[in-house]
Amino acid sequence: GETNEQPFASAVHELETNIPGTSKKPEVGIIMGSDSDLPVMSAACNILSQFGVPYEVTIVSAHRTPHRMSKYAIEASKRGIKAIIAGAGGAAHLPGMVAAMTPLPVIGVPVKGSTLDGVDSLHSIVQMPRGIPVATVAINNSTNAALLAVRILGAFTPSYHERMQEFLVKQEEEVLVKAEKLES
Ligand code: RP5
Repeated sequence: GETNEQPFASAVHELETNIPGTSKKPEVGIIMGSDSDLPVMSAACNILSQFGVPYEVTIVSAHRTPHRMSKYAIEASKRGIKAIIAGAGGAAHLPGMVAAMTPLPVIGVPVKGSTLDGVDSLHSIVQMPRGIPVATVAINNSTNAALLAVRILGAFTPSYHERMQEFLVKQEEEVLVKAEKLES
């Protein structure tokens, strides 16, 4: 409703004004079932920003806004979106339903709810029927969803491929430094 959308809108505005990746034509669409998913999903925004991948972020609910969901899924590819990250909790039908209506790769983020610890979301997203794949990441791990999106785009965008390679090298170095410190 109106009251829920306001904090989301300002949070998104803050993200959009602080993140350089969002000013260009978006290549990744980040959608989520509710504004309550934003604290989890913002990590995906940060990763895409870090990699310089232009993205868009909005609320699309499979249950509360089914018509908006169909429109989003049907039009995403025509708008230049190359991959969709969809976060949802509970009866998390958003990633699967979007995947049913677009040939684009869809990455699902199971968002942990308050009652069933996110296992409900995980099972809802991962247990897709044959024919409609959703790449499912760990519960609340929108970081990995974004990293996977970068890898998908990297298969045909050399600069993203190179940045992913650098990310892996840097990540390994950081762990080695910690290991050295611990050993000394
Ligand atoms: C899902 O239900 C959303 O993705 C969210 O994770 C969960 C709870 O939503 P609200 O409590 O914000 O309505 O649709």
